Amino acid sequence: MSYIDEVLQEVVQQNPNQPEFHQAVKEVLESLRPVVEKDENTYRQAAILERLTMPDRIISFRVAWMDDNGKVQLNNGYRVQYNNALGPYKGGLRFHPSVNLSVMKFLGFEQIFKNSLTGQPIGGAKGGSDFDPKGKSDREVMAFCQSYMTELSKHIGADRDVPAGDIGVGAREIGYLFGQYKRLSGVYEGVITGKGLSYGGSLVRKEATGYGLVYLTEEMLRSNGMDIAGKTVAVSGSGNVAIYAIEKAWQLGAKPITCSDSSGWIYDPEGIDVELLKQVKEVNRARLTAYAEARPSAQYRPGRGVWSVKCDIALPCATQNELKLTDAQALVGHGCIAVAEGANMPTTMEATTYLQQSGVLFCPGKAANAGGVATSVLEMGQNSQRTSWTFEKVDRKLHDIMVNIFHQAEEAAREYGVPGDYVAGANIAGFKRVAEAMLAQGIY
Ligand code: NDP
Ligand code: 2IT
Repeated sequence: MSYIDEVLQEVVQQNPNQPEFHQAVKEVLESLRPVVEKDENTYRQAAILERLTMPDRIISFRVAWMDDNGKVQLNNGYRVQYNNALGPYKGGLRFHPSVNLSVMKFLGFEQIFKNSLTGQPIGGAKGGSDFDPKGKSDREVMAFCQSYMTELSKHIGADRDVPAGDIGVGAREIGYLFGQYKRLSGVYEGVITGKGLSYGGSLVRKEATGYGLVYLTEEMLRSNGMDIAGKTVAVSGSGNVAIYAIEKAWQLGAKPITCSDSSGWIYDPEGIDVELLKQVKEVNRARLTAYAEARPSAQYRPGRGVWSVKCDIALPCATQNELKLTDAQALVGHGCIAVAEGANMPTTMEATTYLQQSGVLFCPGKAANAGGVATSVLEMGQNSQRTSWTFEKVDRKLHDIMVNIFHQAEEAAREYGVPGDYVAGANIAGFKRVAEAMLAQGIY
């Protein structure tokens, strides 16, 4: 049996009931065949794939906090420190009821390759909790964040592990988490990114994932002889990534026509009103029904359905496995030319294969959504230098990083005989840098 097949089998056997984790590992390892098979002995001897798929450590803990009725509530807290061959552990925190070890491990594993692709000195990690910030008061969210950080603070630090936001963790949560870290450690350091601008945050970090996604999409189209201007764009989600993808799509002359949340979705043939969307989601923390009530051109439908709309470009920006085979078939049927993943692993394996075989340009999340973490590293740099850069300077760096990531994936795909397969290209380019650093650093 080939080394890759052996490791795949072991991962499934040793990590039962972790379907998201299996999916992420399978997608990466399958596409590494041309690299690994070239030098199978070296990788096998050094157990590189076993070490890459097994996290350095998994921190799992109880988070107790008191709700507004004086009742003590419990949640599961996690931090998966996956691999630090390239630099301190880096990756977001997700607060959502669906969080479990499978989700944490898939996200942490993906983060290794994403962070490597940025070319910056960061390892991969992910953390979070099954706590649901939705419907909680600010005080309850603060109580939870303080309790979660009380445990997490023992394991992080500006040169050790630097968390950030993800689903359910935005500016409010980052503020409470940072405040508690500072209180416990007595150290004012860049231990978390996505901070508010008044206390060490970077301009453009809030916008970075969405903007970066659209910069990369623009470059992918350009490289294939097309232009983003004039294209219609279907976006899913209405959180941090979706909002700023919609904003940048408008700025580059495209027309975003959909968005969604976990209750329903919006089709707005006149294009999504991004200022209204920000008001509804960022300020009022309301549902999309409030957007539809305020916008006569918008149609609200409950449930899912974003991918049934005719569009040129699809940007899934909500959550994992939200774009399924039937959605891919609908997109292809309507003439969609490109899909780029703003979320992590939003497209199922079957849907990805179908899109690629149908000639749709497809860019995986670990390349397309890397602008968030890349700008987090720019925030870390500014914190270390005790300085802050202008919006234009950070935005230019973000743009250049995204263009570079696309060309790395494109080049690696070409070099290894699968031109246009940006999934394989991103995995190969990300893997090569990590594997080289691991081999150089000896057995650990
Ligand atoms: P937010 O919490 O800001 O927004 C998440 C959005 O997705 C909301 O509209 C939410 O709807 C929707 N959503 C979440 N879970 C589900 C679900 N199970 N079913 C349907 N809709 C759902 O998160 P972000 O925008 O930060 O993250 C979105 C995606 O982007 C995630 O996959 C994340 O890992 C990825 N990502 C984020 C980065 C960042 O910098 N923030 C960087 C790179 C990737 P509702 O409000 O109803 O729950
Ligand atoms: O999935 C991701 O890349 C993030 N949630 C951002 C991580 C970060 O450290 O900025």
